[in-house]
Amino acid sequence: MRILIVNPNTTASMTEKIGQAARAVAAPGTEIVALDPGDGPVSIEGHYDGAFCLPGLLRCVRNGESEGFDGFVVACFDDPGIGACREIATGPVVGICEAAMVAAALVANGFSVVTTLPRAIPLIEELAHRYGMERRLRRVRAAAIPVLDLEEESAAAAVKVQAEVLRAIAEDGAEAIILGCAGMADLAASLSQRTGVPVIDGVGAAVKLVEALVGLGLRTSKAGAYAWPLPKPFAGDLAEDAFEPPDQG
Ligand code: 5HY
Repeated sequence: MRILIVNPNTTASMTEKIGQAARAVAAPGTEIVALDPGDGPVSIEGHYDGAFCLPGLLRCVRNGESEGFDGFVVACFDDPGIGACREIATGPVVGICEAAMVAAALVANGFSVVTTLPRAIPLIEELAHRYGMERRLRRVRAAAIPVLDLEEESAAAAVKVQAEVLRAIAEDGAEAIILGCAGMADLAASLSQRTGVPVIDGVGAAVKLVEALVGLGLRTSKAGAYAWPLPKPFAGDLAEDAFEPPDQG
């Protein structure tokens, strides 16, 4: 099977890191393609960035659908545009936040999330509510680091993430920890080892969920909320983004 992973920000080093984390857990025979739109914010830190990453993200998924990918991963912890992506895809579309919360809820009674900046906390709390995970969520914490500090050579950001993870275990009663940024994908294994509790990377969780769904022969339902967009002209610079449903033949 072929899985397309889209990093909705435009930082190539993070796209590379996301691809490595995905290939590290992918089953033999699963081809992983990781890319970013090339247009849009270098990192997503809040609603405005989250809004402007969408056209690029949707173009990547649309191209991937026409290239016949079996499934898609949206590799940004704010799960931007998941509903819109599902409307234009036939294969499963999984966001790394939802994937990580589903995985955590299967291995622990309660979990905490450690993300980057404090402004991301209410966004993630909203997602937990949307996914019906608010009863399992102990707390969303921030390591107070900009997303792109995770791309720096120095380990300063990783040290801050670890410190917040240890605080979450000690103070929240968290039985599992979710790393709340795709840029933290390479920290999960060592943090799990050091802390002795499951530390979950959403990129890996999403890849395994897409593999499972495709393996079950499950595809995105076109019976309602994720039906193809209705064809209509788009005006101005976005005219090219007007959607033509595939020929149903
Ligand atoms: C992410 N931002 O996973 C989110 C994390 C965050 O560019 N990739 C980003 O802090 O919101």
